[in-house]
Amino acid sequence: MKSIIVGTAGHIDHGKTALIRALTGIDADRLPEEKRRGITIDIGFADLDLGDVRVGFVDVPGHERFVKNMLAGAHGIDAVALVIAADESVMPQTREHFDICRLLGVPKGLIVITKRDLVGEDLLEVVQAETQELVKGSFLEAAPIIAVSSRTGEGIEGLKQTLREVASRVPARPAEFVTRLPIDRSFTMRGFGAVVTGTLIAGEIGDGDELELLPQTRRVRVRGVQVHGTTVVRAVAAQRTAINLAGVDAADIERGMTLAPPGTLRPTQTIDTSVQLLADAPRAMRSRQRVRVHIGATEVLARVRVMEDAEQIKPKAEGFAQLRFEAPVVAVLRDRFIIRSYSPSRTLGGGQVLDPFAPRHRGKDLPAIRDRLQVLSQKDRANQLIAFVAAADQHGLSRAELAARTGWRDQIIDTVSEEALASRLVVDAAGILITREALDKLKLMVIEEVAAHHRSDPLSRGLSKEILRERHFANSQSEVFRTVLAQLESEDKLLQEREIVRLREHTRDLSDADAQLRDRLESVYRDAALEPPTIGEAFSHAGVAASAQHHGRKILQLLFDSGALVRVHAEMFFHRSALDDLTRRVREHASRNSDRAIDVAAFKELAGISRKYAIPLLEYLDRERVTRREGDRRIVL
Ligand SMILES: Nc1nc2c(ncn2[C@@H]2O[C@H](COP(=O)(O)OP(=O)(O)OP(=O)(O)O)[C@@H](O)[C@H]2O)c(=O)[nH]1
Ligand SMILES: [Mg+2]
Repeated sequence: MKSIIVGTAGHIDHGKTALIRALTGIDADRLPEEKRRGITIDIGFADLDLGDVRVGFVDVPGHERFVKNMLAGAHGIDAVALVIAADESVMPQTREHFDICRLLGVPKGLIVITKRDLVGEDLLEVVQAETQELVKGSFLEAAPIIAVSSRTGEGIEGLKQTLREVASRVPARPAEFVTRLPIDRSFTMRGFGAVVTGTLIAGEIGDGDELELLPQTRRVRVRGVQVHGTTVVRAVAAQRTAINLAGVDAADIERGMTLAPPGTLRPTQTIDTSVQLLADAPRAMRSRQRVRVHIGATEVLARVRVMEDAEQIKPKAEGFAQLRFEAPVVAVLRDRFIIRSYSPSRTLGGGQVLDPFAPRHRGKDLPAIRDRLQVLSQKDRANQLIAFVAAADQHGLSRAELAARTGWRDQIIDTVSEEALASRLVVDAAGILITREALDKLKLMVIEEVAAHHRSDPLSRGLSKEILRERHFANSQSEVFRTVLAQLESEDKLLQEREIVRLREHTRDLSDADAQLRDRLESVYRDAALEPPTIGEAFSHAGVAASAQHHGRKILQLLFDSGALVRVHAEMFFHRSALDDLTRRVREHASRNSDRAIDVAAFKELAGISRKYAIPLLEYLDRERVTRREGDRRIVL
């Protein structure tokens, strides 16, 4: 059966709660104080089975002071029932609630003129005319207007029929978004533990599901799901949902927190938005202004930075603004929100989220940022994805990072990614999407860096990958780094050799003198065999002057690079031929013993060396897996 959520809206005392009771038999005012004062303070709930559709009602308070609570219920509704009392007609909160619904993008609605029993035909016509005037040009312009009396019951059956018609025109919630439940209540139920309620705005929640409580990113498990007071296996989008949670105390949960699948949505504190100011906002919205932002079921304070000329958005105008929240929130692309003034609280306007993870912008970047936000505010998803990837620049975006920005399910991200890749504006770097432009810049930079390294240090084999990564890829994900090197290599521009990269054409042109020095150093080590000299001794044997030690080390490095010399321990180097010979003798020795063992004494004798060399050499053989240490002897493998 189709489910829809209908929210009430309207001025205090206009009969919203009485209307819900006349329709459903349920009193949505549940707090003792509400019953005593005869007004609604916080949102209340009821439901109505209309045969082919189930309506979940969210009843909101009309009192000016409780607009904050009204907002916790008004997000995520499919249709509004704008309630106007026949004896009072349009009043301030009629307008404010109507504005809020407009700004939140509530798709459908109907208008109910209540207290029909209190007025005559003439007055009713006046109220109808004023109502039509109010909604002219809005989403409610063509909405049905029904006059009822909750006292006598007049019009209530007709209203049910109208609700059914409205429900049939409410589109099903798209299955494209990640599951999300903004929490509007939490309490402890004896014997059950923590229970939260909210309007499931997307996806499904089933018994046993693992979820994450945001913005804390705390894991919880679903221990039971109810919809309209009945236990169900799973709740689906557009249902009022109560969830019994394991792994958390109700006291740690507040209105405004969000439940989502683990690792999908992420908290943020700075977002770029487009904001529309109400025509009757008292003044323009300006940079540095402190405002209240209502998003999902939460209210959070924020500083505004207007990204338009003169840093202001005038009443009735629209513009881009960055919101810097004083606490983390959960928001994705196209989420709607309401902005109210800090004090006194009154509704200034509303807007939609464009970039949920925005950096602070420099003034000179604003024209480019506005262009990007313009793209995000339009509906083309491939272009939106490209805009997000462009904003991430050299960092690139993973699929998870895209989900946190858009709330799109994996399948949608895959389809949209393919479309974006086909545009050739973005490329896939081992699973990370990055713009071709950013990747090309990185590639060019790497070539320039490596070339510069070869110029400044012609004797070096190449540039260390680690240095390259630290200096130039600090802002890039590792996949991007790997892709840059791999692409340059496959384009024949770069060679990767273990821990270094070098240009393919780089050869170390040695002067004759250096080549001779290299050969002399090599002979010193070859001749020393298993009793190699210290560096100082090697240099003096090879005729390296004390003032040329630095140069000598570079030449020595060539011997390491070519594999002629091997570093066995700190500054103890052996010629490769001596080590190969030793390995052969050790193996021969082992083949003569049935247990394949050799102890230190036997090893010293075999190699004809002192302990000073024996221990480092044995450790080297262990590392090379020629031997394996076993107590104080070695087993030859
Ligand atoms: N005569 C008459 N009285 C009504 C009708 N509907 C509501 N009332 C009365 O109007 C008063 C206010 O009704 P509520 O339903 O509490 O109004 P509300 O819009 O929910 O008020 P808040 O939630 O505080 O904004 C109550 O005393 C109701 O009995 C109606 O159709 N006819
Ligand atoms: Mg009420």
